Amino acid sequence: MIDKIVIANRGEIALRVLRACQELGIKTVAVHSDVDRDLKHVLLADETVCIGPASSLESYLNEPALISAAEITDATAIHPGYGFLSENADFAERVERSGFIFIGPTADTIRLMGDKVSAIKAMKEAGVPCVPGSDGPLGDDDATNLRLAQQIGYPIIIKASGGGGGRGMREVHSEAHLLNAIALTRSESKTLFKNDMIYMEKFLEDPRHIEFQVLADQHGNAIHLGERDCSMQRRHQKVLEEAPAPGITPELRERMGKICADACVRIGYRGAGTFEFLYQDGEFYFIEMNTRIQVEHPVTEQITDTDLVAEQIRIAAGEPLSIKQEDVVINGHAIECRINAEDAKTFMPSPGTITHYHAPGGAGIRVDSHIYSGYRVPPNYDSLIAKLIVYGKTRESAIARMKTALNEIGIEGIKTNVALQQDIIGDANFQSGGTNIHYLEKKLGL
Ligand code: MV4
Repeated sequence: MIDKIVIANRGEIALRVLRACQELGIKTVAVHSDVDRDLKHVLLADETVCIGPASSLESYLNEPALISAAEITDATAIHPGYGFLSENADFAERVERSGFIFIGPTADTIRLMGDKVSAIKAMKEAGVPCVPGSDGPLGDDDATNLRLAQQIGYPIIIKASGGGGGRGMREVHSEAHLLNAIALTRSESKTLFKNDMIYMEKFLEDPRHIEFQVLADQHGNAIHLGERDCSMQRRHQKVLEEAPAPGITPELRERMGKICADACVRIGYRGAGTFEFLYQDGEFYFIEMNTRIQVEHPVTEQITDTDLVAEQIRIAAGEPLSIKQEDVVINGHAIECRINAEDAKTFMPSPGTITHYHAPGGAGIRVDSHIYSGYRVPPNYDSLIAKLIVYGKTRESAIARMKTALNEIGIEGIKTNVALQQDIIGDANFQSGGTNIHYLEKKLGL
């Protein structure tokens, strides 16, 4: 039913989507900016369309150019990947109104989840445990807000409803700072998100970031594929992810996974999705839902032996899920290290030409990357150049394989974070498992 897909993205995820299309016998259209003619997926695609200059705003975010590319190639569907327009409800609407299938949830669902106050309300009503908080937007009455914070108990956090991923939040540790923090977060929110809606939650001081992967079709079926631990992060940028999350028992996984899958049915969710939770003292607290395929999806694929991108495409085509919940068996352990073109000390992007590239290999090693010897990393986009994913029967064997793979990978000509990843993999606390969201920044002395 879907015979040609426009891949509205670049880099490793565009290549990942292209591979899924090829395996499904679907024709591919690679759209690319002026500086991306030499991307690996562009060289492999059935058709290519240049959609604009290097600047993302004029290319990968250029909605009319993307729709035109679908029109002139007579494509059926558009896959947005992650980032760029993947969680833009207006774009999803525009795609569908132009007669194409948007590979993702409906525009209404994207809009619901993009607004954190409405997302939390929907999830709470669907039985998902949320952080104790304001249960809706904060009003303008100081006395009411002071009373609310006192009831929740300090420390609390003020968040912008239009925010997410770490933007537009402010911790408040005592009553004296509350009203000022509300005013500042509200005004920031207005500037950043053109939306002054804010809300309040209990601030969790040392949580882990654990997220559940779900798939839901258009026939009322929804399943979960277990969880990922994404706590190893710096400044809201994930550095290393793993699945399953250390210390989560099969019973807790099934209980939380079922809550997520049931919530999908309740809200009429469709496609791949991720429920983000904070996990502290044995309890899960929902914070956000992502309506896209995520960077770290491969660790789930490795331990469940599934193809999440192929499932996204099948769902978009109106087919039922190819897997039932009983068929989802979690086997072994997977770890992903994000390899970035960046300076080791400043973490600033470090674009340039990769003069030599040697990929690691061997049993249980997967490399999702568009790079090759001679490839030039442009300065215009994010600095992720490869995802090194390892699988092992146990967490210990996965760690051992990652050590080998990190030692084996060779990327010359540009700076990378390979040494940082080696430092993390060799870290005694990481090896013990279950480090929280603050661990890496503390280790790095930030
Ligand atoms: C929180 C929190 C503590 N308590 N909410 C940051 C990103 C956004 N998705 C939500 N975030 C947080 N929300 C409450 N009630 C701490 C964070 C947080 C965080 C969460 C996940 C991964 C990394 C993080 C880094 C700093 C803060």
